[in-house]
Amino acid sequence: MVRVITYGTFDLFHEGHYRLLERAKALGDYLIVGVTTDAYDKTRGKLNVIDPLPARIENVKKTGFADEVIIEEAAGQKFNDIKKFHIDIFTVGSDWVGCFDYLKDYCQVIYLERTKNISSTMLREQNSPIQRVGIIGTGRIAHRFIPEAKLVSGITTQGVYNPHKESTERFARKWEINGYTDLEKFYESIDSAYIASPHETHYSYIKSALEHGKHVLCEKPMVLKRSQAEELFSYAREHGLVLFEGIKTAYCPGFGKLLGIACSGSIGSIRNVEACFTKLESKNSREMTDLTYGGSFTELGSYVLLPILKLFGENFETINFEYIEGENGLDLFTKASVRYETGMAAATCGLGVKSEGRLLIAGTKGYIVVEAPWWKTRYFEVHYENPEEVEKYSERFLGDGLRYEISDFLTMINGTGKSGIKLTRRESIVLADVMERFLRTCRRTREGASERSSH
Ligand code: C2G
Repeated sequence: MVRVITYGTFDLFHEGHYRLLERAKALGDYLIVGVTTDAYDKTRGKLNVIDPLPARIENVKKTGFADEVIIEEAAGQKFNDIKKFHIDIFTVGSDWVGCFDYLKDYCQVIYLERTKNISSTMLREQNSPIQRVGIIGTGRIAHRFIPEAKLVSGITTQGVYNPHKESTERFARKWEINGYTDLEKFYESIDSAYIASPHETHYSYIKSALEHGKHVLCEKPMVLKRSQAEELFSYAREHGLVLFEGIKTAYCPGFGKLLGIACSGSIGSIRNVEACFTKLESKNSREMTDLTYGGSFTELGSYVLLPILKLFGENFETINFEYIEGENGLDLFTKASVRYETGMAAATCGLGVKSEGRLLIAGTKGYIVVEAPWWKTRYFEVHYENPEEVEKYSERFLGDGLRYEISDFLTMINGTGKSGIKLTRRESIVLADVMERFLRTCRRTREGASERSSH
């Protein structure tokens, strides 16, 4: 008798789960299915699991493929189960390829091809809240999205779009998803879009995705003009669609804790905020060569402006930019000085100059300091006049941290989250406004160019 084992959360039970269990059963004579506990899912960083454990077990049993259901409570249990249940074959979906090779010393390990398409008809019939997301763009950040989205229950990455056939095919093959070079066909297969294309293409992709009735999560900077941000948000609102700007820091738990403490009054009234983020880039990268939209501020400005807007608000009095230009005229190191009625702030970023990436919040009673990478807030300290009085705080920041914004995006779509609580529409509009002012200062935009020629 061939004994097979597989594991999973099996939340919001769908076609992919059914087909996996069906094929797992066909591999042998007796199938054991391990269903993860909520506590284990939490420790392995899976967010947003909706169905309670008994319901998830029930759904597995209902398929009729499982001869026995057990619960999976901890990392390392698989190894013990294989010995305890005399397992011949361990199997799991191909989205885990390589991850369980360490079990090969004890049994056969088979990765079954993941199901690419979750059909909309089935989801509608079940009234299921699973979002089928499609990615626009195949760059670095798009690659990070998929493993992060996998750890958010209720979302399945269904496809990728890029007008360049070769990049699309390569990306789709790597992640076992559908590749599209036809935007209409891409939209037909999805419920929402994650936009990770070059900055200047965001506006038109967001607009077309919204016009096709899709919710949108767009990488920062969402757009580079205030009027575009206003137009897109009002279109989304009128059509009952969610539009989210993805600045991962805004959604991560540590940053939320930091804002809570900064605003609690423990450091008094906030008077100065300094945020710095630098990342040395290769001279040939898009960020260093795109003469219209590249440079340090369009790339990293959203991060360094975020704590300033969060702590001082959107109504600054003045903003001034200073920057050091590279040979091609792009800003290598930029400092935005922002003046408010009650304080001042500096947002510094660099792609060609390295500095200490620190966030410092100074108040009338004390200060908060967060060392790099403060944009992935894991640890911070609160200091007072007495140097011995130091409070230390820490928080989890899992993986690449995109899962937090993905999870919030989903809860907004499903109507279970509070509207824009982590990054408001107004804040996104102001961020676009600052980007627009910066590009005008550098005179890179058409208006800037014509202003320059008229001088
Ligand atoms: N699956 C699939 N196709 C999909 C989605 C999921 O084949 N479109 C497979 C997964 O690869 C996994 C099983 O269905 O084998 C259950 O998926 P999840 O509930 O998402 O569980 P997962 O997080 O993959 O847990 O210890 C837990 C295991 O490591 C797997």
